[in-house]
Amino acid sequence: MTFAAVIFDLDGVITDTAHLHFQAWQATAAGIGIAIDAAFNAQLKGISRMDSLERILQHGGKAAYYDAAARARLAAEKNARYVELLAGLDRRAILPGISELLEALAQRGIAIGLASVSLNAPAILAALGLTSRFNYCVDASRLRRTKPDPEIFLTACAGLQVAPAQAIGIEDAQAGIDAINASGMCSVGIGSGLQGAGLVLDSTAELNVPLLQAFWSTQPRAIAQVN
Ligand code: B16
Ligand code: MG
Repeated sequence: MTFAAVIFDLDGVITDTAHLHFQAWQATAAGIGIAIDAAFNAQLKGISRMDSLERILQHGGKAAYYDAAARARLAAEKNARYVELLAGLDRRAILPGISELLEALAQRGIAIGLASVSLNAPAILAALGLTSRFNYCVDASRLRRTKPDPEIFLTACAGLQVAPAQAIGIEDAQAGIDAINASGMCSVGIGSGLQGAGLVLDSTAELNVPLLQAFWSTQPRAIAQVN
């Protein structure tokens, strides 16, 4: 018995736009007198837009001065900058090994899902030419709770009509790994410093179906299903 679905995070797994988020947040934060650097930006990986803004305001000691309307304006300003920076995105921005993995999963009839908290996910997938590769994409605007809550991965499983115990999730952020684990799926982490992932790889270039199958066969849940 093998896994029935693979559910991907977008930013940091399918493509990497962290530097574009950084440029957009840095300019927006500078406009209100808050300086952020690349090390601070690393903490925003996998964190939703409004939660990222909250962290930036806290970092600058200004959270008390911005009400909901002012925050919405800042978030819109940041997103306008980010969307402008996304204009150059195309297939060349797909991370190594991902196109081949999506093709191999589709050939084997393994369902493919997307669990990104980005409200720009549909536009990013379209720019990468990958929209049709995904059997189900979670609509982040409909979520009540963000990662590390498992809601996004449970929603993806429901959309693909697979049980979480039959699915693998792939993430580059700690909040995402925690969300996958809390959902009852098996977790694969990309990058360094991730705690609690079932398997951690340095790069997406290492991902392929035989590797995922070998990982799956080591999971207690998969063995229990065979028995
Ligand atoms: P948006 P993921 C996340 O994408 C990014 O990692 C995170 O930095 C960003 O703040 C978040 O999307 C929201 O993005 O402003 O476009 O809605 O990793 O969940 O694919
Ligand atoms: Mg990510």
